[in-house]
Amino acid sequence: MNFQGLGKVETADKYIDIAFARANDAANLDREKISEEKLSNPERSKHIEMAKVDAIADALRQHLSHILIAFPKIDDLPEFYQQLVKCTLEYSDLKHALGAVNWADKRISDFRRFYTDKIKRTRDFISINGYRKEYYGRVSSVIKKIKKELEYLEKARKILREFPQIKTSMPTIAICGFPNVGKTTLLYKLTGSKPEISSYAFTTKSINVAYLEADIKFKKKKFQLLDTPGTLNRFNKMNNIEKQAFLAIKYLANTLVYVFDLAESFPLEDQKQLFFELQKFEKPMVVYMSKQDVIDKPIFDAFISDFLDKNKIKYYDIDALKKMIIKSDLESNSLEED
Ligand SMILES: Nc1nc2c(ncn2[C@@H]2O[C@H](COP(=O)(O)OP(=O)(O)O)[C@@H](O)[C@H]2O)c(=O)[nH]1
Ligand SMILES: [Mg+2]
Repeated sequence: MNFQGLGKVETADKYIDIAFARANDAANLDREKISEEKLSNPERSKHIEMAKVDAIADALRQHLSHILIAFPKIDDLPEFYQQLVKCTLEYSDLKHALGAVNWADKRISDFRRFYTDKIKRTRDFISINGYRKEYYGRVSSVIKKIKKELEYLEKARKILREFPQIKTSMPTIAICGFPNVGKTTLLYKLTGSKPEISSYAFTTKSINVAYLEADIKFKKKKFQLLDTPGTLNRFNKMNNIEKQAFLAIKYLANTLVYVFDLAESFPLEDQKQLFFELQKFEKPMVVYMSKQDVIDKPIFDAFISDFLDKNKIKYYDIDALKKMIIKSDLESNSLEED
């Protein structure tokens, strides 16, 4: 899913300016085109004014329909993105704004038909101009009526653009744990030297995403790995990235990898508590022990016997993790790639 391609939503005044400039261009073109033809003055004027009416309607409808096509239909989005929309945007405002754009698009189409018809039926020069002016006025007023909605859509676009690009129908593994325990490092160790990383890699602007490819039964299969920061505060206390991480764990992850760091970037008791919190998602969860190169062996052994063994938790090294990821796919073949 990708919202990066959403084009800028301009202001009402800008759209009106664009449309009227197009009308002038169209009129000039039309003047040239019909200069050779033997038309009476009113016929000539009619021709040119109708070219303006069309140009304005075309320009505005092109922009409005682009907005309607480009913005996601919230109800059709995968659950993860629906939830993300609902916690970062005012869902009803977004629906209302898109409805208003749709309304404006239809009004402009109606006005074009109405005034083209009027101009066609008139022979009198003054009426032709009068209808065109009336059309200009009504079209401008329609666009001005959706001024607030256009502003809202531009605001919404900027928020949508910050959404992480995550595939919603690929086997997905979420790497969880406290900050600095080594989640991102593990992500890179697992996915090799050339992972497809989102543009925000190594920053905290978004969830890091990388892919692991494996040959399974002579077919290439891709797995998605997410580096999901956050310590699972209450949802409304989370910052935006933590919310994204929470929703990704809840709606996208098939398996969780929990990273324990005995070098204690964070107190071990807190790390244990988060581990138990994550168990509440009721997803398969395995443990990875980071920073083993700097941990004294007795401390490591004690943790294994006092905590992991006691709770019947197995820990995995990199190779075992890779195998587990690939094996998890063999066991659940219901997931298809995007
Ligand atoms: N010695 C050692 N340092 C590690 C290891 N994994 C991570 N680190 C370091 O721990 C710090 C935090 O790692 P990072 O992957 O950014 O943690 P994250 O915040 O959980 O994503 C960095 O300075 C890493 O270089 C490891 O296995 N051994
Ligand atoms: Mg990180």
